[in-house]
Amino acid sequence: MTLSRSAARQAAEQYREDGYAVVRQFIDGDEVLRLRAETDRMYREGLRHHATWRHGNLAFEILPEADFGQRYVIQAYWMSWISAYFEKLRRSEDFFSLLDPILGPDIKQVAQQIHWKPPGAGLTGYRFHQDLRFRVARDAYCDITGSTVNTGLAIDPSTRDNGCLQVIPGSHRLGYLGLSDDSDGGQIMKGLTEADELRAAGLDPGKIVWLEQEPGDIALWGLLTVHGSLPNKSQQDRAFAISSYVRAANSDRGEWAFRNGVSTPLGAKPQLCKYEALHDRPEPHYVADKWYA
Ligand SMILES: O=C(O)CCC(=O)C(=O)O
Ligand SMILES: [Fe+2]
Repeated sequence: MTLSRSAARQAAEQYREDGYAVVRQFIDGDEVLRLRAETDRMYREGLRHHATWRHGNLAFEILPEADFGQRYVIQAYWMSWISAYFEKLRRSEDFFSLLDPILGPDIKQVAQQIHWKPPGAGLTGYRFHQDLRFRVARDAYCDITGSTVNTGLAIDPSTRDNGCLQVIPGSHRLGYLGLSDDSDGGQIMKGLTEADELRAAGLDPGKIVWLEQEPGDIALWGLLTVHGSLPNKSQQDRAFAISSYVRAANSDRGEWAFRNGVSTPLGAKPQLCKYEALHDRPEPHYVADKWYA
């Protein structure tokens, strides 16, 4: 499918109004098969590492066999550096059609991730939170919440059983609420959000929308949209591709995606995105941070 102007405009309107939107079959047919095959290749690439590994912005988050009985890959970051497929996808025509009505024609990307929820891995839930918590370098942006949109493309079917995204409509109007900032040392992948925690922040748990997605469906949400997802309780993995885009004029961070509407490839060297230590340790290395302990 090529995303129509009216479908993109409608998604942008719903996004502004409710703080989220879904576009069904954003990619479809053989394109979904290619996406799934390349995602499997990224998983196998991640499995080569015994622990969490980084090289510039490229990274794999690993749950090691020593602690989990088996090695699991739960996240990849900036796959573009090793995947021509993901490098083209992030700045495809369809993405431009989707983003232009929200951000305009000059767009940088500050996050590119795959999240897996391998059956049996256990720690695959994300407590309710607002993504603004992950934008540490606030000085690097102007009007950060008005200039950013996040996208989540389903690679596997994303269902209630395997931990699909959950959002709270209208929560983007409430400001920053600090959800999950103090629980378990601020680790959003440890523990679950209690309904009372949402109520205490002025949110109604009864308003939660479960965003089930077929492969190729894409969701949009903002930095203030309250969202989370449960751990996978099924036998079906949930691979999900997340990208975060910003209006370039309002951001010192990120890799160019579109310059005046023109698709722009990565340069020779990685740019500062969300990873603050990028320039301190540019060489490939393992990270011994047992956040899950
Ligand atoms: O993968 C998911 O279900 C949600 C992830 C998320 O919200 C995040 O990483 O900020
Ligand atoms: Fe999030």
